[in-house]
Amino acid sequence: MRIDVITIFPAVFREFLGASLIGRAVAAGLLEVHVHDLREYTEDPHRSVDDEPYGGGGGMVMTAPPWLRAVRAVSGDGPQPHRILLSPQGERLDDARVRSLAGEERLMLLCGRYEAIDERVRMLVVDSEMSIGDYVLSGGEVPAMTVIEAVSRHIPGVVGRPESVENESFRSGLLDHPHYTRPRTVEGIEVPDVLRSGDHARIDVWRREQALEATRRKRPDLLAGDARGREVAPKASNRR
Ligand code: 4GX
Repeated sequence: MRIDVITIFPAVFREFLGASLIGRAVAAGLLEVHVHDLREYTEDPHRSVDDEPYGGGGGMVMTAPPWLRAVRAVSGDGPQPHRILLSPQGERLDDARVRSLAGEERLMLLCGRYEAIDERVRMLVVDSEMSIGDYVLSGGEVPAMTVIEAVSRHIPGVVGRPESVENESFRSGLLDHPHYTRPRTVEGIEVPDVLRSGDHARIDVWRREQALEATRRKRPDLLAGDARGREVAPKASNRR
């Protein structure tokens, strides 16, 4: 997969892209990420990317022309990327959306700053608008890194053990079960006996019960109405 990022802060992506899982995916040629400076697509001596809003009011608005030039230049004339604007007005990112984005050949992530972006950018060069949650950040850079990291995990070969991706939370529609490693005792708290029993059928049952209990306690919204009481079923819409 190829991902292009457009931002006025390209430097904030450097360390992120070189580190850990993403760094290895890039080095292995499974993932290609290109970061572009929006200011390179301005045409005035001050390289400005914002202006006052028509209609007045506080805050600055990102102007359309640099965005239109940048998106079109970076898209090129090959297969067109799926172009995503990160913004609090977007559709909420979740596991289903991440998996579907991972199936794209090319993604383009548009990182805005300031209070807003000229509406003509959305109208002319954006395919979807996505939010990582209902809170306001200062820019789309952290949301873009969130998309890159979440999507990368679903590119075949990026995560060494495919079970790590398939067994984790959300795949089952349930939260993860508790995990333990050495030492056996930590400040008087023992590892549950069942995990040291070697009985894998019992361990599976225990993990499933624990996952369901954790989901009931912390995220009852993930469960179908009847499972919030006693039954054992994630919402059909959460199961994949
Ligand atoms: N999930 N922000 C984007 C600037 C902006 C405003 C409007 C485009 C249109 C956010 C979020 C988020 C703050 C990033 C405003 N860009 N993005 N920025 N939550 O809060 O994605």
